[in-house]
Amino acid sequence: MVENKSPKKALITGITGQDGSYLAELLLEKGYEVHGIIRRASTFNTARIDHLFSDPHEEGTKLFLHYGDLSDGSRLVTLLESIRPDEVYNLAAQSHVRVSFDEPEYTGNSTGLGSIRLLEAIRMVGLDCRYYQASSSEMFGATPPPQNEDTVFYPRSPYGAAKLYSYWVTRNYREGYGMFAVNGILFNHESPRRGETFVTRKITRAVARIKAGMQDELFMGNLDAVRDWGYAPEYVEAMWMMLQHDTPDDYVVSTGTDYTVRDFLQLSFEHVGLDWEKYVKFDERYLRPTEVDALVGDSSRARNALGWVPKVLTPELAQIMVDSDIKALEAEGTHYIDKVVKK
Ligand code: NAP
Ligand code: G4F
Repeated sequence: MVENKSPKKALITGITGQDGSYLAELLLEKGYEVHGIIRRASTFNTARIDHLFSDPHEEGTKLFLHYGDLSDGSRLVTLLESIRPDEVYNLAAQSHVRVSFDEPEYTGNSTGLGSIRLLEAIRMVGLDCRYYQASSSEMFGATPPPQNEDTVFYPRSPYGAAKLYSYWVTRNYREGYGMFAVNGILFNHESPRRGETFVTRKITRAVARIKAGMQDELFMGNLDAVRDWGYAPEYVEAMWMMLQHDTPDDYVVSTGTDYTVRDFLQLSFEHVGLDWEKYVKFDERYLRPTEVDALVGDSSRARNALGWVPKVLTPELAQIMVDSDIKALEAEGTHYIDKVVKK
């Protein structure tokens, strides 16, 4: 007899973000029914997932979006009750470290308390689901590299402190209530869908614009910071792998390589034959009250237990992002000619 198994259901918070969009793609490819929580905004905020939509009235639709917010606990309860997902990926957060110094209370509310609202909603509904928490290498803060799952945490920003709270409540719900709840401690990961104010994307967008003659200066902060930059589509695969493992655990996900912001500038400008030093200027507004000097991860546990191995490393990543930003500018130009000039 052929077994008629219904597809697994996943709920993603932060589905409109960089990682949420790649994770939704991955899960849809794997046959999941995917539900995403989006925030009501006065402008559309679904650009990263628009290509995944089909008409919601059509049969066979696999992607469903629901209004909600991590600050609204009762809404999380009603959503979980109606969707009853098998897997919950908590990716929503105020995710910008510099901004967390400007909006510390809001960051604590969404990036920290948001997680316990979701965990508590799962517990209240009595759902037997697997839970992924988007933890961050930013929690290691001032502790020098290499950092792994046993490294002492020393957050250096309201964002890092809020993520550390979420990390611990995830472990607490695992140990206290026997939930299958895991922390993915992900190091910086980037892509053409990276938010425009994070350092890599800020650089690659500027390179495309400078090459096109649309910009001639780029203002930056601390160029000495060391980061371990990986490729976002590979990192969301690690999230999924963590929830398929037999037992719940916490995992560092990183490439183990170290590059400075200055290196990333050089790699990106060189890719289009430009000398970065001619364009980059310093602006103290991009400095942080406390900086995280160096993050370089040791992801041996993820390699050994999950078989996860990073493929795209920083030099290739910079090229992928610059090429994509150049293409996007060219497409914008064509769009402009079509809409305005040819009218
Ligand atoms: P991102 O692009 O900034 O996306 C954040 C997502 O969270 C967006 O969908 C955003 O919605 C949503 N969001 C923000 N506040 C919310 C709230 N109060 N309620 C509901 N949704 C809310 O971040 P990302 O790079 O994809 O990262 C995903 C997660 O991993 C974040 O938690 C981040 O802190 C964490 N993380 C990221 C990295 C990295 O290098 N990318 C590394 C470690 C950990 P809108 O689109 O409406 O703003
Ligand atoms: O790209 P960034 O803003 O990323 P940051 O602070 O490392 O945080 C990212 O990675 C974390 C994982 O460790 C995530 F949890 C977090 O959500 C986020 O995705 O800055 C990287 C470095 C910093 O040292 C910063 O001081 O670049 C330095 N930097 C120098 N000039 C700059 C700039 N950063 C930004 N955003 N803009 C600048 O002009």
